[in-house]
Amino acid sequence: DMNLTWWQQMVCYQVYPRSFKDTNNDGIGDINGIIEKLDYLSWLGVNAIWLSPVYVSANDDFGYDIIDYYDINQEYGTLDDMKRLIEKATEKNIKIIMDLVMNHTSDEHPWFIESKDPNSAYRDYYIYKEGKNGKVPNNWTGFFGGSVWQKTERGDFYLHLFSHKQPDLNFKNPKVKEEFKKIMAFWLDLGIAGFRCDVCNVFYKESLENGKFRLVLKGLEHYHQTKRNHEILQELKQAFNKDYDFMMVGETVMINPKMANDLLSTEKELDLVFSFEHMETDQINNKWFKRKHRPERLIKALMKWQTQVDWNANYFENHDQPRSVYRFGDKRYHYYSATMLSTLLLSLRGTPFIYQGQEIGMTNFDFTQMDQFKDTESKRIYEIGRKLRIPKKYLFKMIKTSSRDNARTPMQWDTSEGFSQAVPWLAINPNQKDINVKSQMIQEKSVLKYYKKMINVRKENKPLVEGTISFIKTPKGVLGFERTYQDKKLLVVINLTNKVKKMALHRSQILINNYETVLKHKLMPYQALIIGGGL
Ligand code: TEU
Ligand code: CA
Repeated sequence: DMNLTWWQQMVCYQVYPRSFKDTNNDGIGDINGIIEKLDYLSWLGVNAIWLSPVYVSANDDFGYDIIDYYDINQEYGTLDDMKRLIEKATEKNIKIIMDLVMNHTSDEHPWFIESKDPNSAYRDYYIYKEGKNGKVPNNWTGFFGGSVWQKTERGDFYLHLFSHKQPDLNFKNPKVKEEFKKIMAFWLDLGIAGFRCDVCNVFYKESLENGKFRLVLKGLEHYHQTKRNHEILQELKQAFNKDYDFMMVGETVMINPKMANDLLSTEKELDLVFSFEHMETDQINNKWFKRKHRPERLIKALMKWQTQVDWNANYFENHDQPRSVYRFGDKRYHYYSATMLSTLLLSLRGTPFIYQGQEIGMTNFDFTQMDQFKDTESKRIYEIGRKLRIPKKYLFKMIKTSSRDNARTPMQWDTSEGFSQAVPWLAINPNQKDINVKSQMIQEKSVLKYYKKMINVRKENKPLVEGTISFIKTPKGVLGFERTYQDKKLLVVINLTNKVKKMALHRSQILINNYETVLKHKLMPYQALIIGGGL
């Protein structure tokens, strides 16, 4: 049998610190708020936290634009608070995984400020290029839309795959890689257990020549998963592999199972990768151009990755994605949609990642105007859309549907000021009066209670963690698979549709089900079942 690593056995919870819990009433989440909620996370049953960036940041991209990798954004607290979080979490057997942002820094980082002088030793920390008679050096488009080239006062350009306040680092300069070895050593010495590597397969730009082909808003250019990109990741991982039992989970862009397996092939590069394919089944060629969610498309993508990649990082939400409950479920079936997704996430093969608020079925925010958005990506896309003459009404609807701010509204701890007694940095969802931790703790049946139970079912049943997976024949929109470990076999059957589905079902031991009744030959809308014992 597989002797699993700790990160294969963990149930990981992603905290977006700005929106988790505010303890000094400035309307902004902080590290002391996370410390305060460790008992809650312990009670829920998670044993690792992926912490989105808490470093000193210019807050253009709320932490993903870093000014100092060795210190904490004073809005979130101090380095001592961070050390205390690590200590308290460790006491509760909760590991801390930090966000490692290698592709770029903030344009307010000292390195970048120095690099503006062409003779500076930091000039080659970034990617500068002369334009062609004042025009941008190549046709690349960025992830936030528009050109990746920002003109400087000197008339040349620097590269930024994301916002212009996030200049890309130049990994052709070995000093940059050495800087990240120091950063990793610093945090590993403080006792963190791993890194979530931001956009980890695009940070090495082999050539700056024109792209092969370009999708709107996201060029599939030469910088995807270059050979040197692999080598650098391997070098960083191997630098610490012998001295630390740590893990690296890579956030990957524009990837397929083969590229994922390339990143996972040497055990000294990445341990896990987040893929996007299943999160792109309800869009056309990028997130802003949506198409209707079809359960069978989501099922197809999940089955593809489950059969072609041995150990996935499974997720349906994070700080970049709209909330999943109505995206992959149905507003008329809130409880069943949320608990169906819970069963799916926690019974697939691989490591499950739960995003803050997903465990209580938090929903998108009902934005009504552009000035409510704080996300740089949403603002940039609006600007670009207006330049392209996209009608305001249509443009607003695109952004309202897909804005990352949908996932960043404050955590709903109770009916009123659970997150903060001050006005939150981003408006809290008024439906917190119905959807919140406190009331779901008290209710006999709630999404939160279901998550806690399902996390425990996973822990108590080796097939769900260590078991192999094989898919069975099911009606359209129903996902069915067996998880087998030694002589134990569990059957998981999940109706991802809002229709009743006919399917012969054994009534043998039901381990968990998100409906009160199990119908012999029928699956109710969003009914999810785990059937144990003899099948
Ligand atoms: O996201 C990288 C990335 O691929 C996202 O830009 C994604 O494509 C988009 O948000 C959804 O379409 C990482 C971080 O998760 C994100 O929060 C940062 O803004 C980005 O990198 C830059 O650091
Ligand atoms: Ca605060």
